[in-house]
Amino acid sequence: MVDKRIVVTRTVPESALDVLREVGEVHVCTQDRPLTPAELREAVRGAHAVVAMLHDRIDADLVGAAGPQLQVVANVAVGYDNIDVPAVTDRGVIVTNTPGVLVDATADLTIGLLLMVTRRLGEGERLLRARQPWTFRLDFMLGTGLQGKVLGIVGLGGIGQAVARRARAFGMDVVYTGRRRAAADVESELQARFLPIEELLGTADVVSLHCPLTEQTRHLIDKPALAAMKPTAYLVNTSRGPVVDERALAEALRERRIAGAALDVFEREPEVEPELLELDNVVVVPHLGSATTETRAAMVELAARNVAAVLTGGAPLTPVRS
Ligand code: 8YV
Repeated sequence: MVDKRIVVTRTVPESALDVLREVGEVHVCTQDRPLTPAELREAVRGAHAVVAMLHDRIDADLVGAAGPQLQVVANVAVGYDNIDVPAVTDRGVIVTNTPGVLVDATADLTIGLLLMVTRRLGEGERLLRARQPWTFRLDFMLGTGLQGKVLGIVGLGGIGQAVARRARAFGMDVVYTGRRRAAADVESELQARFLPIEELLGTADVVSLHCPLTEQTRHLIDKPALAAMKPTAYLVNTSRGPVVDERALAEALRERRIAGAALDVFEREPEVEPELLELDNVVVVPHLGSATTETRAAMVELAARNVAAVLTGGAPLTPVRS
């Protein structure tokens, strides 16, 4: 069956392409950067399915450019803030995402970042790579221990819970906030206590962000929120960059109003606020949350299976509802 056109906006593993080739003719955009809006419009023309990803803006205009035959947009990500879901679904197009399969990879990275920033691992590595002299002293490059400290999770969904589980193994106490309370069994397994955000910010030794980017969460961590955090506290962000006001964060870090930050995501990706790069109490990595070979393959395969289900008249496996 090759009458359906499937557009994949960037290179993906072969295993996923095999799934797609069974249901249509696959066109992979092979550039190593996100398509510009004009290129994306051109690429999707005539598509029945689009496999999209981070930084591909999918809205009513793009659906119009694709044409009325478009049936499904499969986002290779759990987050879908790049998609205007109401506008797309109103036009009869199904949107899917990839929940579940990236939970462990993202939670592992969060803990890695947490350790990096609290134990000053990036700083230590930079020191050695710069061939700086050093010698063992009892007070040399002291970090902060995690045992008995309070982890404040913003968004106790799948990833937030996986981070909480790992943090409990490190001996941390967990508090959380979000739009609603977690189920009682989740709270009890993680011994996690719900707090309103203002209280969480003032209580946590580490604030870790795991909420989606929405109009409600954009700049959730702004100047007043940073001011509400303890001066000894750390911020970890593996959710979406715009949840944090990056300039306000840089200022708070420079003035040591919080102890440090570890960031996987940025407000204006791929740009990083230049001031953050000058500060020693910041760890930055380039959006690596789900970046393991296994996880990326699982994400793309799930997206491909969503496309295959819709194009063969079935129900999508992991639809996003507006
Ligand atoms: C993806 C992510 O790697 O799933 C998400 O929401 O942020 C990452 O896991 C990225 O979005 C690639 O599309």
